[in-house]
Amino acid sequence: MRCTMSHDEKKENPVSIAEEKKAKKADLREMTSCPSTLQMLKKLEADGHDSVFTRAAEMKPCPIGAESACCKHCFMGPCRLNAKDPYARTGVCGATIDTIAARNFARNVAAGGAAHTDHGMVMLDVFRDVVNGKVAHFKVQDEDKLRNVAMSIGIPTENRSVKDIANDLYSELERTYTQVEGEIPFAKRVPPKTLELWRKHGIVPRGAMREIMELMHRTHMGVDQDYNNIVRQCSRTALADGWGGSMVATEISDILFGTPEPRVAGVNMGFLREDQVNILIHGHEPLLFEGMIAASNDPANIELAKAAGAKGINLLGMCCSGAEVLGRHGIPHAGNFVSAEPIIATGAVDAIGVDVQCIMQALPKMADCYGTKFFTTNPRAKIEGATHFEFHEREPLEAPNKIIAMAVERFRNRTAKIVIPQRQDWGVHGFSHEYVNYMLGGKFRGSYTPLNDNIINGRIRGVAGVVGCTNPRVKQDWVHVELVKELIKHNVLVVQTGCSQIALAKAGLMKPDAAVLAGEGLQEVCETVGIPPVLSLGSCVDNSRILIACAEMVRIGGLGDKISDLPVAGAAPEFMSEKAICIGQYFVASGVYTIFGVTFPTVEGTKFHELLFNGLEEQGFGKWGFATDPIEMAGMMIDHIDKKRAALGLTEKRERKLFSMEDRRAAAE
Ligand code: NFS
Ligand code: SF4
Repeated sequence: MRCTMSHDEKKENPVSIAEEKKAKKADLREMTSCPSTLQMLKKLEADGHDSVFTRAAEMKPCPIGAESACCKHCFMGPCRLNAKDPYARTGVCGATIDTIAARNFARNVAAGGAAHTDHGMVMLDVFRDVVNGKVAHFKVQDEDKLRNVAMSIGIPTENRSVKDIANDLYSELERTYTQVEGEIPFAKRVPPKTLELWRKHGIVPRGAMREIMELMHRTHMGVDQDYNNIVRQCSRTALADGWGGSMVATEISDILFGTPEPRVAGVNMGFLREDQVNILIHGHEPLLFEGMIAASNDPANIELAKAAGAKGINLLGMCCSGAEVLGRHGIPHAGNFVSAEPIIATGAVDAIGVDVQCIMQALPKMADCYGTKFFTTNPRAKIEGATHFEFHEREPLEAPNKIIAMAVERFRNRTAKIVIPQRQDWGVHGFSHEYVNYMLGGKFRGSYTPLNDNIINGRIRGVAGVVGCTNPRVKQDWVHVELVKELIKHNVLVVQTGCSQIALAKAGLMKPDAAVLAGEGLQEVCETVGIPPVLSLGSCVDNSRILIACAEMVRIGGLGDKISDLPVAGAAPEFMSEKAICIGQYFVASGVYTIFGVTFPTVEGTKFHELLFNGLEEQGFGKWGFATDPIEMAGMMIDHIDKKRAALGLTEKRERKLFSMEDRRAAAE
């Protein structure tokens, strides 16, 4: 298309291609604090390939878009406002900066929530088919969890068969998506006072389909033009994710594939094996990975690999697919989101299978450069140029068998030079909220009482959830690691999910001996219980485990009667996805102070920004925060935790006997 921009507009336009091309290439060492990724970035550079890092350095983000001061919701526009003087003009239709930014934010929430809830719904579909005997390969593996989840939403379990309970659970949980009125089933797990606040504001979710549809409707041109009202529906939709779709995804995955328990598992590229057929699974839903695990244990496939001269088949995870099986099965994890291209650059990956979400379109091309076979498997996510082997849960070995055959073929004909960074980082992974119960309270009287007690007596100052993506706009892993170190130093117990937990695992903080980096009180607790100061909880949908943990802390008592009373805070310091925005909003709506880094899609000083960063807290919810510096971010979280402690009257360190091993054993008897 011909450029019709005036000279003045060109000057004003921040993303002129000429300017981009002139953008200085950043130093590779400034792009990542992960040594393996750095080694591979150097290799990529030497091999003449770009990556998400170099593309980010070359393409400056549009500052108007970064502050969400533009709208393309109709074709009278696109309209862009002046972010420096945001009230100076409106869109063609008269939309203000507050309406425009709130609608953009709402669209992020809708897309992010849709991703998680669709994932959850797929898990529920499989659960139904398993219960009805239509999927023979998978079965209910954790009957205790099935009963507990059923009981938590009022389904009778006593003297009932697994099949009957499971059928009732299915019909009940289907409402998480489809019900047109009333409250989603897991609203029953929300602390009563928090639920009361949601009811007062009319934000208890109905089915996710309804909430997402309504949010999309309201953000269409000419519908909801009151940022307060838009944010209310953002909360309702986001809650349908956190306490709905994501929670269903977590609970059903645990029921079908087993609830994670702490186990020693490895993270980093050093788990690629030159002498084995290496297969990387990347994406989100655990189904493909479970199928791959079964197929790679099939003696016929192992034989196939051996016949090609390999010692065996080596499966590795990436991103959240990897996080699902790291704690659940101890499968090694190769790296987080921005490491995908560097991992391919090792030349050691024979095949990559992907399903949905966070799969960069650059990957198949990069795979091609290094002779790696690349396969999409989900009908929702095909990539131009990639081979598609569709995964069907009724025949869950079919696509995995094909992937293995192609991977073996590539192993046999390997031509790429193989360079594997030799780092292997071992740590403890798989802390489900059930296990937190058990580890602190003993098997038969499992409870959060000891955690609450240790918070009350001040040994643990509070709890922080540090979660989310890595983003090439900042130095990979650095903010996550420095933030978490600062938090534990100040006796804040850290729980983690997603790509963030992989950053900390690579930094060695998921080992129990990392407790030496913690403040005295937290160190004492970690040493007594035998846990690291940073707990790895799973994938991004497993942020729902953090919600349940918060609800449990409220239920046990002594820390207020709402989630917003708890001395807790959350952060996604290197976020990049719309899912992260939705997660942030459901934590805020649940009552948690949640800080994001990198950038935040608002113009400071606008009414919409003020509502997210202060107004919501005044209404009794949590609130948003923003910081890019990890120490500043930690300071904001700690100040908030201290504010909550003060409100609970916990200003002084109160002594209370810490549970010793003997006490715990006695409690378990
Ligand atoms: Ni979460 Fe998982 Fe990683 Fe971010 Fe992407 S993999 S759902 S979105 S990048 S943490
Ligand atoms: Fe512009 Fe209004 Fe259309 Fe948005 S909805 S593009 S602000 S005219």
